[in-house]
Amino acid sequence: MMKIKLGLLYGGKSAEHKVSLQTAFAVISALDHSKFDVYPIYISEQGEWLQGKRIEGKVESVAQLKFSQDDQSVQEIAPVALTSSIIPASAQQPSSEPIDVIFPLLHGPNGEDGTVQGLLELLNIPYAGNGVLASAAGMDKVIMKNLFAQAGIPQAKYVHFLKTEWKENPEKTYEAVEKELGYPVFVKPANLGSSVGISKAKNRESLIAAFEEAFQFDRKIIIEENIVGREIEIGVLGNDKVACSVVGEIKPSVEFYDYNAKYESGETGLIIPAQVEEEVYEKIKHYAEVAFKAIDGSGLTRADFFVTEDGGVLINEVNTMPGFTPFSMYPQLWQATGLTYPALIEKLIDLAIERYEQKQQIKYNI
Ligand code: G1L
Repeated sequence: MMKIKLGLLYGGKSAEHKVSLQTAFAVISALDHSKFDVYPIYISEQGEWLQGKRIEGKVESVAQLKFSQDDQSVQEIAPVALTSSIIPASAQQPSSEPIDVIFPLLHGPNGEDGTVQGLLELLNIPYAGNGVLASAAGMDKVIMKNLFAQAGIPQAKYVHFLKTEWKENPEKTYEAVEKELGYPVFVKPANLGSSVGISKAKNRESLIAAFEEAFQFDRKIIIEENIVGREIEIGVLGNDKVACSVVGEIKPSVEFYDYNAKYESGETGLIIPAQVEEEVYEKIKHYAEVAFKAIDGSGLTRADFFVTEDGGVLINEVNTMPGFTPFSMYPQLWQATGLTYPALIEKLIDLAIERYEQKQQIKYNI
């Protein structure tokens, strides 16, 4: 059997650089190396694309995946090289076969916002996870919530503003928030995957500070009604037909799940499976599938909900590139559903190829 040539794209000019490296290490460690050869492509903090030697077995540490230009076996490549013979040549292999499928492990702007997916579309290489449209829609909280509203999924009330509108008439924007939502509210940049620039405002004074903070990170912000409820998440896996995992719950340790709690401390408790009424589970599953379709998802999403005291189910957001180490919520949810981490990775690769082949069938002219 021919081994599948799996390209791993990781690192990147983003705050999640380290998370991406750790995830790449976990994926390589989990792969069945009798089925896959790994072609690592590390994007440095400076944005260089550094192609390392082909990996045919395990790697010893995360540090080994952090290439430098000075390494003998590493070479800087242009993204277009992904399709060409440059790949094996740099690994001193005589073959000139291009990569079969890419696993893009990149967070934030230029990773999960659809831009890398667009590059891979242009290069005509199959890749795991969501396509351009779903990635972009999932990255913009306002667009995503507008799609959910249109699909009839219950959610918290929200308003949004552009920096230009706010600068023109700040008073008017604050009044709109107070009229539509009251206090407290959450103020967030519209376009960020992580939790930077987010704050909770309890009055006009803190609302002003929250706007100033959020507008440092984006030209568009979203203000959301505060929901008191449990945070329940579910995994969705598939393309045109999807399956859902069991649900998990996040036990917050700080007032809200901030950047530090989420990424630094690593100490946020996950409860899997979460204890919810059968009826609540069925609603979550249904809305997770509707949300997947609403953003035109493929491969996977993690859908995040609030469950209120009276059993109400409100969608919060979907994540098109969820945390993906073996300890992250998404893989843990599937583990508890009966799909191991290595099996999950293989499933995502199969789904990538399935979607690619489906697209190849499409007629583009008449
Ligand atoms: F390729 C998949 F499976 F679609 C995929 C890609 C990326 C799953 C999960 C992720 N996650 C991430 O890239 C990250 C944002 C957690 C950084 Cl590692």
